[in-house]
Amino acid sequence: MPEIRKVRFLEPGNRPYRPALRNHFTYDRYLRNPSLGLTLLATIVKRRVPDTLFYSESIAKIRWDDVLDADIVFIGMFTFAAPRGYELARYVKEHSDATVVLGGLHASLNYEEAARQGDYVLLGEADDSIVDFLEAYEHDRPIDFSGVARQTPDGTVIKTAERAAPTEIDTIPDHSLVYRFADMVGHNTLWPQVIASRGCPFRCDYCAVVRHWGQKMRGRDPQNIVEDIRQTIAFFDQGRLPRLNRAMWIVDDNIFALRPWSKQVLQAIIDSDIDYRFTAQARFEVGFDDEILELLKKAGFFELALGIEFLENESFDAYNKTCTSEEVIKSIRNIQAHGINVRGLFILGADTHTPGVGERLARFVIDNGLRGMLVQSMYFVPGTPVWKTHQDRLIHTDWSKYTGHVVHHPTLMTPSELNRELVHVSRRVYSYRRLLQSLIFDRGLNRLLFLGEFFWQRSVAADREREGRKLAGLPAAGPKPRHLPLITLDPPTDPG
Ligand code: B12
Ligand code: SF4
Repeated sequence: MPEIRKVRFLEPGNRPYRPALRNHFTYDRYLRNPSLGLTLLATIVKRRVPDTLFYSESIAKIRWDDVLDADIVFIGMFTFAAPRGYELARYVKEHSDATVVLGGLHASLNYEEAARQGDYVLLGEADDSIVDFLEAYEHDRPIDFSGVARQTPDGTVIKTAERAAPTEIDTIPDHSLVYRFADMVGHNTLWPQVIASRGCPFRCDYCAVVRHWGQKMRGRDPQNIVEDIRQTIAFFDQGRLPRLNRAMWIVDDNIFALRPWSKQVLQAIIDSDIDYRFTAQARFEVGFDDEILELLKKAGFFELALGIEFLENESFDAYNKTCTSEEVIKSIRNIQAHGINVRGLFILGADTHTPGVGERLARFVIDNGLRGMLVQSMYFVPGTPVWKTHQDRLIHTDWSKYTGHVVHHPTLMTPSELNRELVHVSRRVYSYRRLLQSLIFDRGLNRLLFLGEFFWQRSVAADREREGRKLAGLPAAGPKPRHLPLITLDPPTDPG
């Protein structure tokens, strides 16, 4: 019976960690938060295999001497990190006898691609399938339970039966299992993160999340969430210097969709001794719910990040985003009236967008007093409806560039024009003038966040300008879809 002595988890970084002074003020270049999903799975595995550790290329380099003698190596990936994830998988397979198991959103939605790079893919949420995997491995049984994909010797990819989502989701992630995380918590650019629920009842056409997590919402036990928050804060408080950024990101996609449960969670935070600031993602509906807004304020929520996405009703309709621009504006006003900041999450590059959309968005953000924004180009991941409708309009499928860069031929603009709009909105909202205003008039966390985001947005805009040069001369798709060939980008970098 094969004993499992050692398990290692790897999180690929599409730009692997590099020590740099700027990591203290620019997030998301050579420093990002390590995956909560992999930390959670490592916590579950550690109960059975004491020698379990997780390397995240978001905060550290991988120590290969420690990885290559593991029995099992688990690699998780979102779309933007898939090419690096496949590189790591091939490297482990070439240099060790470890069984390589892939998983996460991208590997699940693209199992035909992922199964060719490792021994197995565990599909969807793996909180319980990972335990089935360890058991089957230990007892030398075939890995044929539900929720698995693999490549057969003749090269075809097979998938076992659909697996129901796990019901036990109360595991509190043990952050000390992430290699060097404790040493990195002095970086105020890393955010304490907790996930409280899974799923979203909506079905926006561009959203990969709901295809991965499903529409049925599942909430954790409120007391268990409070305990997770407490432990996560304690983990981040162990740095040598006190943290300036004392704010936590509750990373759920739609935490307010289970209203009675959301109220219980907020009440549990209020009743606890936790004194911290929080931010969470939300849809506009929460802005009409005065009771929830009051609870949010009492619980310490300083901000809501609204998935606004577009400015125009025709775009909401085109992508099945059930909302109107009038509702969004009313919602923003009411959230702000409760003393809570609004951050806007936006998409440019809808089929309805025309040149000038960047300036319109900048005006919207500034005129409505949004405290921050994240703008991405339209995103296309296999498994989503927009992928089906836009497959023949992609410029390339180099997943490492699917980080909000322009990756398609928009209908009414050229790719290069769209890129200019993205750069314009970043530079307008995060201008030197607005930085100065923030430094003079903002206080505390608001000032710190604007400063951090200023550097981050400037670095994203500079990246986009560099990428934009490759888009020169590419045409708009035009209102009548036609087939446009994919182009080849520079070859990927070496692993190691
Ligand atoms: C927190 C977060 C971040 C954090 C941390 C990300 C991280 N390291 O995990 C930060 C801020 C760094 C981040 C950045 C970005 N993000 Co983000 N982020 C999220 C968010 C909101 C939550 C992630 C999370 O913690 N989920 C909870 C955990 C429990 O879920 P999980 O990781 O998926 O793990 C479960 C399963 O997937 C599975 N699993 C996971 N890994 C593995 C591995 C194995 C081997 C197995 C078997 C199973 C398995 O089991 C786990 C437990 O059930 C998600 C939305 C979402 N719902 O996932 C977006 C999301 C991941 N982000 C996204 C994007 C686009 C980005 C950015 C590109 C944004 C931008 N424009 O800058 C950047 C990219 C950064 C970079 N260059 O690397 C997209 C990715 C889409 C895609 N198709 O991959 C998502 C899905 C949001 C969205 N609405 O589309 N993000
Ligand atoms: S509301 Fe948000 S999480 Fe839900 S389907 Fe739409 S984009 Fe995805």
